[in-house]
Amino acid sequence: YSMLGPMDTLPAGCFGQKNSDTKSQPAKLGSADTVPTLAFPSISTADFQFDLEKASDIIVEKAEEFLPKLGTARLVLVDLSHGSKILSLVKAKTSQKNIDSARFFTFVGDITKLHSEGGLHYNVIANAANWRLKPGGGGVNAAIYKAAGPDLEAATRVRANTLLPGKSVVVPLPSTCPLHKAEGITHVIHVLGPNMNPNRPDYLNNDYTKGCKTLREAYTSLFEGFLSVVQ
Ligand code: AR6
Repeated sequence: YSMLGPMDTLPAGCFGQKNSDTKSQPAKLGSADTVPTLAFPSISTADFQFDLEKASDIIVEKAEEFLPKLGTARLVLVDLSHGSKILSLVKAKTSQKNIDSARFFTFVGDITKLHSEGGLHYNVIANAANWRLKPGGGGVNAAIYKAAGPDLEAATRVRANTLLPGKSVVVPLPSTCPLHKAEGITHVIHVLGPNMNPNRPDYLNNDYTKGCKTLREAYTSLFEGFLSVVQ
């Protein structure tokens, strides 16, 4: 896959005045290198089989709710491919709203390599975890534990052994951790989303009333966790 920066992944027109109009330039162009940034995957929409339309509504709703509380900090929804349906849906729905596209945007890449391979500054990542907070299992969980090495499991154990659906736990990474050293990631926030996959624990059997409630709680908990890191 190839990497594209935020400008390339936003709806056309968001950064239309890049070189032409100095009056409309953002005040601090360099601040993107230091501003607290959470990169997060779409919780529950792959292995946990949650409906993409419903998930995209909830992501946009929760980002809109939390951006005003986050100062200058940024929220970045990440997925692996340019064909990502969830990124397209969120981009389209965000463009319909009055949301600052420099503070909430989508980005294509491996969440464990966004700085080294994508040139994105970020310092916190979310993990779509399992209830045991264990490595492996595929998806973004396997990728994050693999890239972080054993440090992540040890640091996680200090904080929690299990997670309930809709909850999250903030885990500081030691400076020795490869993700910290190579990417500048200081915290991983594990999030357990609602599960619509009959072969996984806590299967909701297509109950989207419960599922949407739990996914909202999951993003609330994630963004509150990020807020606690930023403050
Ligand atoms: N970088 C960025 N995004 C990714 C990456 C990556 N390396 N890998 C996957 N995604 P999933 P879930 C995207 O299945 O549905 C695990 O086994 C992916 O395309 O990881 O919440 C856990 O142990 C999708 O958009 O999480 C749990 O048991 C998003 O990340 C279970 O899966 C989430 O996909 C959780 O399932």
